[in-house]
Amino acid sequence: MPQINRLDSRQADFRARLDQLLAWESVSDEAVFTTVRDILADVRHRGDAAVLEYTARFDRLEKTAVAELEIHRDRLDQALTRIAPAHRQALERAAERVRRYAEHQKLSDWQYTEPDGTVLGQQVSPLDRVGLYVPGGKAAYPSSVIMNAIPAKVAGVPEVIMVVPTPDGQVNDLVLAAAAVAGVDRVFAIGGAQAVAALAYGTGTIPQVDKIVGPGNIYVATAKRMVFGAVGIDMVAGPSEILVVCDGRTDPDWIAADLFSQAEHDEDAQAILVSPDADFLEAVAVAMDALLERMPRAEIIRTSLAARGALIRVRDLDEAVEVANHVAPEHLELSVAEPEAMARRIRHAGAIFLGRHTAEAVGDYCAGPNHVLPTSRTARFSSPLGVYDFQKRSSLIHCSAAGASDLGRTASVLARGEGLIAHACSAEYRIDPKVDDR
Ligand code: HSO
Ligand code: ZN
Repeated sequence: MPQINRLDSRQADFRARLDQLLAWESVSDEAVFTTVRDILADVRHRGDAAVLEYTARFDRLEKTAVAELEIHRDRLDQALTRIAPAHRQALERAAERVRRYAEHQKLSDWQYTEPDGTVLGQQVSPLDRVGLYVPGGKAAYPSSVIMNAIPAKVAGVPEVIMVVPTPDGQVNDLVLAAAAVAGVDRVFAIGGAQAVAALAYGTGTIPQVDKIVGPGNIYVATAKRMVFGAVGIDMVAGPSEILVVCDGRTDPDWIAADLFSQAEHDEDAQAILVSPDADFLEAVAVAMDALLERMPRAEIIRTSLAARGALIRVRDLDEAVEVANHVAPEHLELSVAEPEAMARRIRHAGAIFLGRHTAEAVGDYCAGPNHVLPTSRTARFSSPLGVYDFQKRSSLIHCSAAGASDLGRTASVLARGEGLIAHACSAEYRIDPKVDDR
């Protein structure tokens, strides 16, 4: 039987044990911080020359100009024809579905007119330029290229610039093909903190962007945190999580696989099953045991389950809802008879998967909603990545003469109260003395 934590809500120390399992501190390593700070400063000051040096040092890629690191459109299209047709079709289908869902998220302009003719509103604009970080090596997920790039393009961002490290010049065809399908505009074969710096500050060759999104290792995450302010960033994601609530009537094999699907991401991932049915919890444990043998990533799964996984027995499904809201998981599966009614009581979750037939894994690839979701309980206050993350709002104020006069009186009082006399004058000049005070 794989080792996994077992909790019961009847235990006096239940909440304390649960909180202990949930606790997650993203490592903030002093050495990493110093290294990243130096790389950022170096790229900021020396631009292309620094990018070339770091790429030679870390990726063993010797070039004489950063322009040689650009992967042009024809190479993306070649990748698209090189991959298996089934892969291409799946990427295209996923992209189409993610695009259709994203279309629903667009923010829109609105305005209304006050009785005095003053018009107030909101005007929405896309960001000008976005950088998308794609990790190299084992964490290079083509699905993440789609999930990050498509909402930006749907928002109307004219230029999406992707960076991806290619150690020893090794490129991942699926990642390049995904970039082509998602409509990425330019790709550079650079990575690490130097790529984040290049995007944040711009170099002779790499254009400066307004926001950087996408997952990365500890160096990339630290770099993103440090350039925040100069540019926008998306969330800094923690390890993947899944919480399954089950009434005990779903095939235990299905649930075991659902738990593994997030546990296999990495050793720090978290998979939790909550059920009022003690026999069912045991049946899932048995199913996990059998399934584990078939998993190429069994070691990662085993480590993650032992460290942060849990089988939680609750008194009833009401209590399961309470636990789910407390955990605020990235992914929440409601494998119960009446999932809609239960979903209405969920306040905190990145994505909710309703019913026995909805595997979280389809959400990772092709259901339509984004797979970039709030982790580590941040679903209490944040939302999935979406089109709105690539749009900004400007307020619109257009005073009529009557509105200027009327509002001028109120502004003047408040300005004098704050001791800001220029403000007061500016408002008062527009007051029409012939119009009565309110
Ligand atoms: N589950 C991950 C996304 C992903 N899964 C990519 C497979 N590939 C986000 O939590
Ligand atoms: Zn996943």
